[in-house]
Amino acid sequence: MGFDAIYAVLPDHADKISRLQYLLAEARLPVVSVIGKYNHGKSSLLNALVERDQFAVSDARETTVLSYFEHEGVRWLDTPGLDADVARKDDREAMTGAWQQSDIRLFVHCVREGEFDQSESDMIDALQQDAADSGRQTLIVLTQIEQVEEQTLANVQARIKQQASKLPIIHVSAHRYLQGLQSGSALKLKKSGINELRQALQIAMAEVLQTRGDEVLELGESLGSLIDQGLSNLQARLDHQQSTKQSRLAGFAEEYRQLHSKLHQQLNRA
Ligand SMILES: Nc1nc2c(ncn2[C@@H]2O[C@H](COP(=O)(O)OP(=O)(O)O)[C@@H](O)[C@H]2O)c(=O)[nH]1
Ligand SMILES: [Mg+2]
Repeated sequence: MGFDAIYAVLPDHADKISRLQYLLAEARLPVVSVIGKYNHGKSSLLNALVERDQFAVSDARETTVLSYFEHEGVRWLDTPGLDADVARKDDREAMTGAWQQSDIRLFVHCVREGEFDQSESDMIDALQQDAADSGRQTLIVLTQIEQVEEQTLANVQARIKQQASKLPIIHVSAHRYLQGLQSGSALKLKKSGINELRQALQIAMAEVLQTRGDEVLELGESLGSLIDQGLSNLQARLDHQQSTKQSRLAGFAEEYRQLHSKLHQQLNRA
């Protein structure tokens, strides 16, 4: 059975099917993507991690499609973000693509904004659920920390911990890191938190191959039983249609017989 046929039998499970198709297609580097609202610092964070101006940074909405950069064994993936306009086809495709391709997500939230809003909480719920289902990990990254007092950072962090109890939280400043690189300031580099994030990513990355293998088995099994169920539902519908058709035909035949014998009687009487 080809993938087109699987999509046709299970139209409600396109996400799972495309993830399986993606995993089976070819061997790929671990994919680390950023997710979060515009302007929270996703592209800047990736630039700090790859130590170059690779991804477009702006105060306006800059990233509208997925953009990739392969660097030191990782495929980094920048996304338009959570406030993507789902009515727009390219936004929708970008969000689905990122969901399908990511092995590890960095959920980026600017600490100046305080706690998560509703759209972020909804996404966090979905990511925590996905971690349980597929084993794919999400790290919460509080960004732009050099812009707030330490006490504010601690308060926001405590609140976010309540909102996303199952995910690790790391706090960083991409600007501080880039300034540290330019000025050669070891203190700035240290206080940027980027190295802590790198360490957490290393640990998560070491599990990617195992997680992908488990995911293929799990998706194969769950889609397999959904296909069996889908096919037997289809068979039941066909059987039902067939028997409705037959009883209708039997009805016609009976009516015809009655009409025929009535005509006969009338002819005989005449
Ligand atoms: N002060 C400060 N500003 C930042 C930091 N990271 C990003 N920004 C600024 O926040 C704005 C949005 O950044 P960008 O990376 O494009 O956010 P994105 O829309 O989430 O990708 C830009 O003006 C960045 O210069 C940071 O660590 N500190
Ligand atoms: Mg961006």
